[in-house]
Amino acid sequence: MEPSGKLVLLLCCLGVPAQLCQLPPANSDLVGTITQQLLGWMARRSPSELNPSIYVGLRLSNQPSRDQDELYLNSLTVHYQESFSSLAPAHLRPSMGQLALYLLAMRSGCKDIDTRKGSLLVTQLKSYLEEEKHRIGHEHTGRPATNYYQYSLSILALCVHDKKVPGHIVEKLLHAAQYDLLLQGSRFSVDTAAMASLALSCLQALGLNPGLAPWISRALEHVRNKILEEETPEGYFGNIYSTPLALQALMEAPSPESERACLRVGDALLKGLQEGAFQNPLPLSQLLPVLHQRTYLSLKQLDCKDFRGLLDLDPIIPPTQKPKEIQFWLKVQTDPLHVVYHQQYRILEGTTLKDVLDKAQMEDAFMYETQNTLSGPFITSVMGVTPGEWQYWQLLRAPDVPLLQGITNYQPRDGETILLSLASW
Ligand code: B12
Repeated sequence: MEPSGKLVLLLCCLGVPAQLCQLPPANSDLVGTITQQLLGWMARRSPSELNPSIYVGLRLSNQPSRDQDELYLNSLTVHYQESFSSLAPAHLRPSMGQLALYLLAMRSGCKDIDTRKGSLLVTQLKSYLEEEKHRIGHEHTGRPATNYYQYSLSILALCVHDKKVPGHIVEKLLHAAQYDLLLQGSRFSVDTAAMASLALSCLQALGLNPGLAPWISRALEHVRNKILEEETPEGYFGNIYSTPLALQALMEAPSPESERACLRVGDALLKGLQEGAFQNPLPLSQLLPVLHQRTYLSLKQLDCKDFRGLLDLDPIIPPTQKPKEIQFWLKVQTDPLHVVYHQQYRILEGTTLKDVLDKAQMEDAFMYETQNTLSGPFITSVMGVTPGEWQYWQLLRAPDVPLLQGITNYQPRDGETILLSLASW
């Protein structure tokens, strides 16, 4: 047996949880910079920009300062409690996953949810889960109206608050995990699997579903192996943006096999971070806890007195270079035989896809609409075409490479064609 294997065995026998998924240490300036980036996002407080995920990510690194914290948590609380009051229109209510994130934010801010208003929100989340369970159906032939990512996130939120999750709800997730239904389209979704794994690890630790314990262990092992199989040649689990959650999952469900993979992937992740790959606050908020060797489950033992606030850091001023002009093509197709828009654009390098789409909408025949989400604007219709059930407007680099960023973050490159294509998921 290798020495590391012996150590693990020894720690296990002593009842000490062995750290089998550790990352290479991150440069503290880098961590400071992304913390500042997230704090900047937290300063935006209009209801459409409130984002419980940012708050959770920051609290898991003992940020923000107590004053900023009170203000933000109050804004979140007002928004979520008003949205679920009997006077608010049902169609404007946050989704199941957003409510779950809000409950995680309450835990991050050490707020009691066993109040009358808090209990109503817990009941609401449970009833969302019940509805989703019915959609999946007795024979598991259906699927949730949201997705298994949000189903898992909701179980996780209840569990982190020590709320028992009914066995029949957990069983649906166990089935999906064991029979590889944690998909996005026909592909395995590392983000979804990681969220499912975190939820199951939490249930395992809480021990409130003893009848399901052997199933939970088996599903956890299965999902962990699937995540490990998704390691790419570049050194990510799935892609760079699913890697933070995958690492959180592996930290909570460790195995000797994950030890080296975590170090390899951690290296690649830090390199990507240094190169500026993380522009969107959502993946950044899932990454920050990992850099502090924490996960969403760490919320269970969060130190409620520790609000350090940010150390003074010198702002990083990126070098300025005069951007050059580039050209690219924007193409829209409802299927490969029906191209409904095709136009060349000359833009300055570094312009975001959203800026180009806005310009095209103002000056040309292009039309599109978006819906605001925690990840930013999600395209909901293009050229007047709204996707049907289980369809969406997919962003591709022609002919068939899916973009890893949405329209606010992606910057078209010289000579490429960006394709908006109606796709199923
Ligand atoms: C499920 C999912 C989808 C589903 C969403 C439909 C649905 N009803 O569930 C589908 C398959 C349609 C989808 C599409 C896309 N997705 Co997606 N998606 C996810 C996933 C796994 C969970 C989202 C979720 O439910 N969040 C929880 C709830 C509480 O938050 P929410 O804000 O209310 O959720 C909504 C948004 O997340 C939105 N959404 C989903 N994906 C994306 C991507 C972008 C850029 C935006 C702005 C919104 C958005 O759909 C959710 C449901 O309404 C996340 C994983 C993650 N780590 O977040 C990836 C994720 C957010 N998606 C991602 C990407 C890249 C995309 C696409 C751009 C892919 C593409 N090349 O076309 C498109 C978006 C195109 C568009 N029309 O604007 C990336 C974003 C990375 C980044 N840099 O920020 C993630 C992190 C996955 C990854 N690891 O690559 N996605």
